[in-house]
Amino acid sequence: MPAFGILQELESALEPSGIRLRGVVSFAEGEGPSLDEGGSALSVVLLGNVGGSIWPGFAAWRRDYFGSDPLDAWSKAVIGPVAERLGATAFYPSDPPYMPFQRWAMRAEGLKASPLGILIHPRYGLWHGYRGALAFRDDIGTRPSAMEPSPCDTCAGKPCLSACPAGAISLSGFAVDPCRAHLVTAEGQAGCMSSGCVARNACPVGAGYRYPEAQLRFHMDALFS
Ligand code: B12
Repeated sequence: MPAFGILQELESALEPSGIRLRGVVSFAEGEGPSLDEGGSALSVVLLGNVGGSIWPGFAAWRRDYFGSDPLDAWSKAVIGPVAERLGATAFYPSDPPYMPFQRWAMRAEGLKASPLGILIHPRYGLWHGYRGALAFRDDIGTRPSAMEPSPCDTCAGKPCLSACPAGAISLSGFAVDPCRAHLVTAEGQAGCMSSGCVARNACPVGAGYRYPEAQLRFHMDALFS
């Protein structure tokens, strides 16, 4: 397939799943990740969810899945065949060795980290994530992206910093141990575990993209276990 058609092909193949194109990173020769076929990639396409875009497709698929790590398994079931058809090497965010998804997203869309550690998007806020990346030997071109300033830079109140009931979030980063210790308490079970991370919920950016309740609980269960 001509390189310029790959992004359109990917977009329409993944559309029914709710997985969206989340930017393209271009690499210099030898700089990109290694390909299955040998050599290194010149282009990596990031794939992920915006808001609850993947939840209906994933939830329906999950009814017949009884194995572990269902979201990772679903991502591979959806993205794997598309990668094969396009001759791309697929990477997944939870597979070690961890690939630098966040660094790639910073390059692709100009995103910056929020005090929570996760990247904030000018439109989707904290309500987005990555489900995979496809690496190509060819330069497949890019799409214009907004590259807007980070909303955190102009957020005067920074409610995420004061909202965390475990004090796990500060300007120096996210501390997972106090977070996990809080999640097992009655307050943690009734708060973050049942309606999502209180600090993430406190962010005013992209509130319309907040995940559905079932998705919020799913991600908290994953962090808890
Ligand atoms: C390990 C990991 C964790 C560990 C963090 C351990 C640590 N202190 O680093 C734990 C289990 C705590 C964690 C938690 C969460 N994570 Co996490 N995590 C990862 C994972 C699998 C690997 C990170 C890594 O080592 N990358 C390797 C280096 C080389 O990549 P890099 O891009 O160059 O490095 C960046 C990160 O390391 C980041 N970073 C540094 N410290 C921390 C701390 C935290 C909490 C996070 C999230 C990132 C982060 O800064 C680097 C530069 O940008 C990534 C997926 C991935 N492959 O990146 C997801 C990932 C970063 N996590 C993600 C998410 C959403 C979460 C949770 C919100 C999940 C939840 N259950 O709700 C929580 C965050 C809790 C909170 N603060 O609200 C998303 C972030 C999406 C985004 N919008 O940016 C990712 C990309 C997974 C995905 N599928 O999209 N995570």
